[in-house]
Amino acid sequence: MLKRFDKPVYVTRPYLPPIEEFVAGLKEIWDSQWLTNNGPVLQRYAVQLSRYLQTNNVCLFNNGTLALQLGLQGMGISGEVITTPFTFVATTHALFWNKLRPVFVDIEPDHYTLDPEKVEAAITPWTSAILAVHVFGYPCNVKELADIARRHKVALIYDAAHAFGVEIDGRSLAHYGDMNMFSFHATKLYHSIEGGMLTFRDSGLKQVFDYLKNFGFKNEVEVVMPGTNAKMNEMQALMGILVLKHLDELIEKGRVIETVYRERLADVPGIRIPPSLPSNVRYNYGYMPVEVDEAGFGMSRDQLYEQLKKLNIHARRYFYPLVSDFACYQNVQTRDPLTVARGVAKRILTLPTYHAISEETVERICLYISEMRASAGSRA
Ligand code: T4K
Repeated sequence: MLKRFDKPVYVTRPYLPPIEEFVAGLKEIWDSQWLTNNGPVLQRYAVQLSRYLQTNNVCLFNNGTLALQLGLQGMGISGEVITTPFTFVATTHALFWNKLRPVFVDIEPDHYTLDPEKVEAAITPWTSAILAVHVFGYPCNVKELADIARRHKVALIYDAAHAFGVEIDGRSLAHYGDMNMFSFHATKLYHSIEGGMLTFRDSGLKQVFDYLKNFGFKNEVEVVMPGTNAKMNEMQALMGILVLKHLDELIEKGRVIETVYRERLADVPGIRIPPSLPSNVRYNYGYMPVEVDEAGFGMSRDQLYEQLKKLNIHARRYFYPLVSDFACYQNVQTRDPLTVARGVAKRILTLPTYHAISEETVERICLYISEMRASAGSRA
């Protein structure tokens, strides 16, 4: 009989800085009586992010969804956009709100990012952009996608919601593509409670994004475009500043946890862990996806998910169902059968990983998974 965890073990938990640091920051906000609308803390935060990422082309938003939606609008993307069905639904919603047609193409089996060959095959005269996702923070094939985008003269946009802190050859993913969106939602390794950020190649876009997130106001009496309200407030910016100081520790902790999962699950039949990333990639360890192969494991992914839940372990099926299978996108025509994505969505399970999870807890989760495999196998 496997012993249920006394307290729920969630797929993630936000890192919270020492409360005294947040209170000290709040005092400053109280004194200034400035709560939002490009306040002093937000401005300081933007400077820190620019320094950290080594680019001035940074714009902050109240969440990642609106950042992406307004980013696409500001770039003037039109017509068809090639994208992945294996993502959080907000990626596709951002297209929908811009009246763009998503063209779903398949992903690669190792790290679940868009398959460049499929992307190129899907380009038509109506294609204006590729919207790729560094899903789970695993970098897309940035080289091949850049090459395709350049040859076909289409924009290359990354939903980097999961990828803050990820680098290739020592360079943040903020520098790839024409535009990148990062989410700073509480469930992300790095967060500002809620929040989003765009980084972009063309410095001229900064002004456009600033207008779009603030109703289109140029000054008190001029509105130059129909913008909306997508501003980050001072409390969010404060949290972002405080968590940024701890980013390296969070990444290191994630690395240790991933090592335990890799070692303990390596020999469990029917569990597949994505291969380690090449040595020139610095990963952020924000997610711990595995695939459950029903034939090899002796029970389906959904059965394992339910069994874990009974033990108070709240793994998640990110990203199932595929976005293209949700009722609101089911009628989007796609020529690609999405074979790989369909298989992965059926098998994927993201296991708990976060700064405060203990190695003992992770070892116990792995032990439970191996024991379930052993008893499922012996029943088979
Ligand atoms: N593009 C991609 C690829 C994305 O993944 C996302 C968001 C976006 C775009 C849009 O970015 P944002 O607009 O969100 O900035 C979560 C998040 O809400 C969402 O941000 C995230 N992706 C998505 C993958 O996951 P849920 O519905 O799974 O979250 P929820 O509330 O079930 O939380 C998961 C677990 O986290 C809970 O079981 C416990 C823990 N938790 C959560 C919160 C909110 C805490 O311990 N404390 C908390 O405050 O969507």
